[in-house]
Amino acid sequence: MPVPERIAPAVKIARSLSLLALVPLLSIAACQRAPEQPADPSPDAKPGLSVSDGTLVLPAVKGNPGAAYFTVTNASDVATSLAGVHIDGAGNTEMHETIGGSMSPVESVQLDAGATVKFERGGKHVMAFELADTLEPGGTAEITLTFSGGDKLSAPLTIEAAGGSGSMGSMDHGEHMEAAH
Ligand SMILES: [Cu+2]
Repeated sequence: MPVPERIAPAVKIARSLSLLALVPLLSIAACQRAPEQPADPSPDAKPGLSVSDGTLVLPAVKGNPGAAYFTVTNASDVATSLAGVHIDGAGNTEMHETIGGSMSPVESVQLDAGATVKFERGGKHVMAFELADTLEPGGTAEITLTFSGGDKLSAPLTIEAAGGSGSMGSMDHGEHMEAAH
């Protein structure tokens, strides 16, 4: 049954109005969403990242590199990666990974959301070169981790003499380095 001509224009106007009404709603939605987007990360932001069990093992022979071990946890829901390491009192550092008895430099270490990664003897570790004489067993040295995106996180490393707990790993490591040199 055809719509009476008197009513048809009113229906058209109503449809136009409903379309127009959607436009401001969409605009509002867009405006409200904008502030939720992540702001520029500040250089020292620590979004759920933490470091524990930090240890710096001094070399048995002065002048050789030491090795740093720690556990890093990404408790956030965003994946990141560890891009660099600095240790106060070390002239230079490198991230290494030991696989099948031989170790190679690692550019970055992936940290998935919720992941915990251990740097430990026989696995991932940080080599610390050109160690200052001020680093002594029983003391502490600050390690600063730099993550992709520029976030930084610092934590203390407990300094141990070579041949302390886990001396096997330290010895293996030292022998490997001497072979490398
Ligand atoms: Cu190494």
